[in-house]
Amino acid sequence: MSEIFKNIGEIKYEGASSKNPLAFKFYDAEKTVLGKKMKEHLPFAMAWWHNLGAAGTDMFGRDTADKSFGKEKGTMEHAYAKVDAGFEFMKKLGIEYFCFHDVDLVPEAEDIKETNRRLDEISDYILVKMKETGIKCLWGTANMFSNPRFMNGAGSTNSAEVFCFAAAQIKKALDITVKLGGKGYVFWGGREGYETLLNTDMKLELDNIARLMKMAVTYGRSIGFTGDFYIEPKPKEPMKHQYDFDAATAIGFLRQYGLDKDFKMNIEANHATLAGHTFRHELRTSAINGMLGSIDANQGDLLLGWDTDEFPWDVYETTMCMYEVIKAGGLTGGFNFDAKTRRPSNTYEDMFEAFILGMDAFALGLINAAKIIEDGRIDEFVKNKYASFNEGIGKKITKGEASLEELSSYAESLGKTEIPCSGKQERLQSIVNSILFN
Ligand code: XUL
Ligand code: CO
Repeated sequence: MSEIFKNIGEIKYEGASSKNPLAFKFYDAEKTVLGKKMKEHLPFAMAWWHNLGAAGTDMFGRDTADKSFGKEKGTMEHAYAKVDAGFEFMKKLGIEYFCFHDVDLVPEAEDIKETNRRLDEISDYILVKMKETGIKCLWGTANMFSNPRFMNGAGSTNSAEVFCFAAAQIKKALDITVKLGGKGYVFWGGREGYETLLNTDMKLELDNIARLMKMAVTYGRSIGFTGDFYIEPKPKEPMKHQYDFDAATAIGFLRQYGLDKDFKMNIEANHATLAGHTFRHELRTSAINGMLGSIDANQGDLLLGWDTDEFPWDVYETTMCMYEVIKAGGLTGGFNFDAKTRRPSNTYEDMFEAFILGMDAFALGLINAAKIIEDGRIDEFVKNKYASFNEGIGKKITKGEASLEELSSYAESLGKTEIPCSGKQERLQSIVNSILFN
């Protein structure tokens, strides 16, 4: 196998003052932050589909980048070349994990049996590369949104036959995930939604999605999958309304159908903002429900109403993300760059520079979050803000020992109350800036 990214060597940490575009400025894998190495805080993953597949085609134009890696696209030779390119790329960047959809790995055949045979073949080769490099699989998933048969959904389809094809794809994707030692298995409900209720039986669709997930859990556990299943919430695109709208909706769904013990959330930054939430809101919602599993690390453009899947750049966002992750005790999964270079960034160098940007942005986020936590003023403020619940009537309320009548008498005995303390938002924002930029 010959080198693919010929003029690009191993990417090294050179520090903030480095002007070398092919070096890390902030990501220093071995550096210790809050008692752990950066690479342990930040298990980064490469998304097979964007990095090795997406070549710039959009609704208005064709590919701008060459991701043939010297082979004809749509062939098994190309699938092998993608494996070679992917492992060389990850090795040079120090990325320790990858994520995949079934059909990212091999060209889909007309007959599912042939697709599955190809998956067996390529996963044998991937295993060899994993052993050679020490690179691991973060999660796998089945693409149940591209094939036209899924136009009305997969678990939510109107066709029992299509439902069986979805089941078949999940079964095989689970087999391959387990074979590659994947830590997680993702459900992103790309077509699990609707355009109009005029043609939709919402109850049946939701029940059926849950049935499919239950079968996946039963099968996964039966073949030795001990990792987490994830739902990756997204409110819209490609469907107008998607059932996994946001973390709260997905968590409610999992609890309703008794799936909450096997599933966690895979939170994507761009999906959060599409749902009208901050990334941080989605992380906190997952964490307080014990369901923060993994992250799809990217960012959107707030001026655009769709999923732009940009590499993370906004350091306020990565800082607040890392604050949430540290407070939650870390992830069971990792940080998957579900991100693509902009269409005109079409060279091999751009692929590397995009990952350097994203990894540096998260390293900065980690460093900043650690500083905010060590400074302590933000945590202290929040603690004090709710201090009235630590004693007297407040303590009774939080212990569940108070009745409505008792609280009513208490309020009457007070006559009138002071308004609560100031929220001090501007002071807190100023504190964050002074910590970040001192
Ligand atoms: C789509 C998306 C997917 C999932 C995996 O918006 O994020 O790539 O991450 O199916
Ligand atoms: Co994603």
